[in-house]
Order: sequence, then C-alpha cells, then structure tokens
Amino acid sequence: MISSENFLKDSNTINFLKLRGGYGELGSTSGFDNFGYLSTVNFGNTVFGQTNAGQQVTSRASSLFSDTTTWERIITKEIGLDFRLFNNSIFGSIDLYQKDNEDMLISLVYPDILGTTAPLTNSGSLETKGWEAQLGWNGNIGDLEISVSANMSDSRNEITSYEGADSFVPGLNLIDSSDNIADLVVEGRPINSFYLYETDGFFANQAEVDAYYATYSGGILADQGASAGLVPGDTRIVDTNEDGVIDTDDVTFQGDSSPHYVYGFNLNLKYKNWDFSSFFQGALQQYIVRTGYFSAPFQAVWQNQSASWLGKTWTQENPNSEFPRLSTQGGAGGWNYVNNDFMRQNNKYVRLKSLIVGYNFKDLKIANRPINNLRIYFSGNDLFELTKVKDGYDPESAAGANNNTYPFMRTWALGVKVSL
Ligand SMILES: [Ca+2]
Repeated sequence: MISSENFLKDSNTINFLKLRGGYGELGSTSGFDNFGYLSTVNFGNTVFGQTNAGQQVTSRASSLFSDTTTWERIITKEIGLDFRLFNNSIFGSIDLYQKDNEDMLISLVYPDILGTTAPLTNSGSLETKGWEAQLGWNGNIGDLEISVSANMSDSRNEITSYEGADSFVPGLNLIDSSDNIADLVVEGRPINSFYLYETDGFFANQAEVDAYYATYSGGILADQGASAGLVPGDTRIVDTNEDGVIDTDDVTFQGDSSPHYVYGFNLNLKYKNWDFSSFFQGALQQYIVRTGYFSAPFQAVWQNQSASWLGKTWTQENPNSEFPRLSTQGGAGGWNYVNNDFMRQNNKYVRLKSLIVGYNFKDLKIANRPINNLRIYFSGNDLFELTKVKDGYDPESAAGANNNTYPFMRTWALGVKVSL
C-alpha cells in the first residue's frame, strides 16, 4: 500500500494507491480421461480357422500409456495497481497478467502403423498475456449526481510449443475438444485461428480468366469450361506460396476468433427524484467468418438468402462490387466465397445492454395512508447497438454463427414499486 507511506500519507491528490502482485501454480489434468493412466484392452470378434472357421473372441491393446506423463502446470503471474485520486472522486485499476500452460497433455499424431490410440504426453505449451484497465469518476454538478466508469481488457495467446505442429485447415481452426487440437494448431500462432485465401479482386473479362488458366492448374481450381470453371466476375485467389497450384496450402493466417479490446461503460445519474442508469458493452475486434448456409450465397439453393448480398455482387454493370458473381453452381460459389479473405467480418460493436429510468414520488398519501415511496420505472435490455457486422446477425452470437441461432430479443419493461 504505497499511499500509507510517509510521503503520500497526507496527500489530497492521491488518496489511495496500492500495488498488487501474485504468482501461482496449479496442476491440471485437462484432457486426461478417468483411466488415462492405464493401457486398456478392447474385445471384439474375428473369424479364425480354415476348415471349421468360426467367430472367435479377440482382444487388442486399444490405448497406450506413457509412464513419463505427469500433471500439466498452469503458472499465473499478475501485477496490478489500484488508485483513488482527488478526494476519492477518480478511481481505477490496471492489471497485467500472464498465464503459461506448461507440459500440456496432448496426443501427438503418430503414423497409423502404431495401430492404437497414441498416449497423451506433456508436449505442449500455451502462453496467454492480457491486461485489464478500469477508470471511473464520482461527482456532482449542482443537484445532479454523476457516476461514470469504463473498463477494457484484452488477452492474446500463443502456442509456444507443440512438437512442431503446423497443421491447419481453411477457415476457422476451432479447438472445441482435446481430440482435434493436434490437427488445428501451428506453433507461434494463437489457438482458434483463421486461415483464409488471399484474393486480388474479381476477373473483369474473359482475357483475365484465360491468363489465370495459363498460369495455374490443378488444386482446387476447376478446369476451364467445366461447370464450376472460372468466368468473368469470379474471384482471383492468390497463389501465396507461388507453386503454380491454387490449393489449401495457399491459405494464410488472418487473426483469431477471440474477442479483443472488450469494453464496458457505466453511466449512472441522479437528479432530485429522477434516476438513470445505463450499461454499454462492446468489443473493438472479433473476427468472424460465416459457415454452413451463410458461407456463400446459394450454398444450398433452397435456403433463404441473406439480404446483405443484395446489390453488392459482381455484374457487368457493377464491376467494382464488394463481392464476386452470384452463382447457384456449388463449386463456383465455393471458389468465389468460401473462406476467402473478404468474407472475414470484424464483429466490432457497442450495445446498450441495460437502461433504467425511474421517478420516485415521495410522501404520497392514498386515502390517508402514507406511502413511503412510489417508484415508476422503465427498464430495458439490449435496446440498441452499433455494429460493423454486415449480415444482420447479433454481434454477441458465436463467431461462426450460422442461420440456426436462436433469434435475438430486445426486452422492455414498465414497472411500479410501492414501499409502504
Ligand atoms: Ca499455391
């Protein structure tokens, strides 16, 4: 507590100043099943014999256990500062932290010749660094009492080691279970990363299409003249590794799906019998790429189409469009839209999460009976938002949201509260 030191004890400017720090280590068995310390045996049936062949019971080692396996260690380091200034009217805090997952239990990819499930080994490490800040002010102007506060936080993670893992698929590499980690992580990158095709506009004419086919063939590129073959208005995907083939090796890292710079803002006012309180929430960066039905227009021909494409796709009259040509041909739609860089949206938003406006009647009497307080109020949740999401989806829904999310709701309420 720095504010207790002699040189600050009597300060009117700094009323409170405290430096905090922490270090902790925790053990974790995340990803480790109940009998993960044993090699298990599975039973089955197989036909044996030549003359009197019949089904016989068989058994096999269905999993292996590594006897060097131990706990995963989660090491947390934190440093923080709390302060109150100017007669406690300004208050705030700053926190920095780092969390290291060391010796993560992961199953490595072994050749299939192993013949059974590979054991978990302590082979991964993940580093997460983050910060949080809060600042507020309590004060009044005449009869108006004001209380405002704002906070923001961010964290970034990085797979610091994973036995040289370098596997990813086009699109979001979402880690939703311990089973799929090894296939979806790259050392030096965050988890839940996007790998997308880089694009360089749309073909303006047949000559540009011909020139593209003269340079590239194979991979995901449909043959010229085939039903999914390129025509003017289609997307020019960049051969990022310059091997003359457009394929999944050309996708590049384009951020992660975690929300970043998440913030909240509180404003509370009181004026005579009125009170007002509001809370805003938002994020400055969260990347999303739609999947399934909304990964491309006409992804399925029977589906409802998103109105967000309307008037923004390539036609000969609209060559400088935001999106490529529309097509009901699945292959063409896939090439033109699915997992291309322009399909990544930044889910930047601010939303009024809650609003309460109230009025308190004091010293009322009803039929000579005194009423201590009669309060009439309006309260609402999720009343409005500003968002950069282009396709009309709720910015607080999951990153890969499809068309099967529960409809978003706003709520209003009018209330009367009587205290006798
Ligand atoms: Ca290539």
